[in-house]
Amino acid sequence: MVLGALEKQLRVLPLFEYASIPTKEKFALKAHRDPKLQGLGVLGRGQLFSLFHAEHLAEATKLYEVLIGAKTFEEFLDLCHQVRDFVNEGLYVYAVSVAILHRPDCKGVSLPPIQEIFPDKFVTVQTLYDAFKEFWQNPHKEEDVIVDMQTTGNILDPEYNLAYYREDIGINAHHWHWHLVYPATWRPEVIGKVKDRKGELFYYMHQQMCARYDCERLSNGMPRMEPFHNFHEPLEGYSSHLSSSINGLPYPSRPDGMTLQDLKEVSVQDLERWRDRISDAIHIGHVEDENGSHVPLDDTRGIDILGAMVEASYESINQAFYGSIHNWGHVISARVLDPDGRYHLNPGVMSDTATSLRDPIFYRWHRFIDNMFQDYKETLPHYNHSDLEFPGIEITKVLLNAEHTNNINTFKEFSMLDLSHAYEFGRDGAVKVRFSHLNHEDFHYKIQVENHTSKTKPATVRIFMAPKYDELGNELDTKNLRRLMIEMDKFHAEIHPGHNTIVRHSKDSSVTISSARSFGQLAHGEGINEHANEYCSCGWPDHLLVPRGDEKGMPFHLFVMLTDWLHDQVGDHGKTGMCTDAVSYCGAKDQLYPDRRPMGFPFDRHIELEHLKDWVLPNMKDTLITVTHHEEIHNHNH
Ligand code: CUO
Repeated sequence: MVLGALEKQLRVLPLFEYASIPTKEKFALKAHRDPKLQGLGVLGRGQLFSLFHAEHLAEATKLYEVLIGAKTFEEFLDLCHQVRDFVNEGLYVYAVSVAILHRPDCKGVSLPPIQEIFPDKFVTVQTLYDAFKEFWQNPHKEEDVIVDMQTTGNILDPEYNLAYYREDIGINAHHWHWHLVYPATWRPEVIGKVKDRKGELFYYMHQQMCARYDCERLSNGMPRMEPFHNFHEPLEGYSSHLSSSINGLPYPSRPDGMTLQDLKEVSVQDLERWRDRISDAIHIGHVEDENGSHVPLDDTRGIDILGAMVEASYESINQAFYGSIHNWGHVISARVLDPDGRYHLNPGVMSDTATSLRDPIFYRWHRFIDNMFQDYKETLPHYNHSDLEFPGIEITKVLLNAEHTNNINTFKEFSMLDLSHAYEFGRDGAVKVRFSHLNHEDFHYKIQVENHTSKTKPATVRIFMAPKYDELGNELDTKNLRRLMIEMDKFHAEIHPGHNTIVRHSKDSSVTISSARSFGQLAHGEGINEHANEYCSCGWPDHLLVPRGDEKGMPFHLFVMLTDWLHDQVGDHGKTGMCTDAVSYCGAKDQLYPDRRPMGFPFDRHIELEHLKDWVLPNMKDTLITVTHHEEIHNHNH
């Protein structure tokens, strides 16, 4: 029998329901276990799974490889049922998710949102308690119970000003999904699918998260962050108010002033050694593989090699020597409160991709990581005219159309998160959390282009934004500006001889995904079909496409550039195939990255001139816009 996508979707959803509790299925019995599952179950249940931890990830890899290797959809489901109750809860959800994203027979099947599978990783524990209290007290089982999200602090901690951003549900879900699509241990020769430019994408996606975070800081009148490069420096405090539903223990709160401590798996000195070796390699211009051969860090493959090495991933060169600095940094910073495990504490939020973005140290750690990549980029020559120009093509005017021209309004808005698929409430009505998040009005770009040639020219349109002023009110020079440039969109357009007007809507951005479908919507089969090619759960949330801005109208550069698509194009530019909704940060699934240029081009390299206006060519346009924040909350519920 051939199952359709809808039927598969309905059979996959229960795999993720009530994931924190055992199912007591007959499969849990050892006697029923497939021999392929031998050796699994090492990480105990009730432990917090971390895909930054080499041993956890090794076990998860073993499981997802078995699940991807299952011959039929039925066998795959059967194996999932068998492992569900004996492997670790978080490891199970991770491995099953990776398998669904990569099994050809799961084409068209969507993953339910991680925030509905493990709401305890997204919703403060006092909010969950409020929900339980409300539900016990409400005898009308058909009614929805709705509680408001409780916050995690106040502005006595200045960093709390950014909590709305760090603790945003969509941003954390994006990060979880990104690491599902790009597992550090991906073995192309085993699974038969290459992850093109995976190391470079690791660098670029995280570079963009840092840039976006700094745009957000400047929007809030906060200075840009300091990189965490001195591993003995005290950490700032953070309290997530999260508590794990698989073991009841909180994610520990970190008071101000703690420092990194050695773990039995890795020491602070290991991190320092790896940092220095990588830094040496960057400045010498090559890395040394296991046999002592030199692998050049040239301008075509250098960033991809470095990205893999720094993460580290399966593709890392000479991991024995260059180590795994980024991953262990996550683990070590999550365990400062109980480094040797004597108190049986949970690790902090830094060790889980679904929670790490909440902690201010995440961004400082990644700013340090990004600075290593930027050190490398500084060794490359700056782009010259022939790299940047597009002969015959001139952008004459760029307008941003919204309520007011060249201004984007941002505001707060309420959304709901349904808890009913994670906890069994035994009622018809749902139990929901109401939370506020940043959002922006819809807008579109209107780009006027002259084609001075007599031929139609296919073009790549590249759109970026960056703040005009730094934290002190000084105009940012190109050296600083390029680090803050956030990609807004990238798309293909045909430029006919003469005058052209390109109109592009913010909703179509190549950075964002169309809004995620909830567990309930998927259970009703909404939008499920084999040929669905828009939704793959990876992508920046649309509500955070635009930085907050400020109440006065914060000035931003809106930078638009057209390049020659015939030169940029790779494959079919991601126009066919699955999951091409959010290619900028997530790539096109199972295909080559659909842009030949280095990621972040043209801002990935040093710019030789101090002022952006002196550097722009006719195929570029720098327009001043403002982003105005309105404090009132819009009520737009679903
Ligand atoms: Cu995504 Cu450090 O890799 O968080």
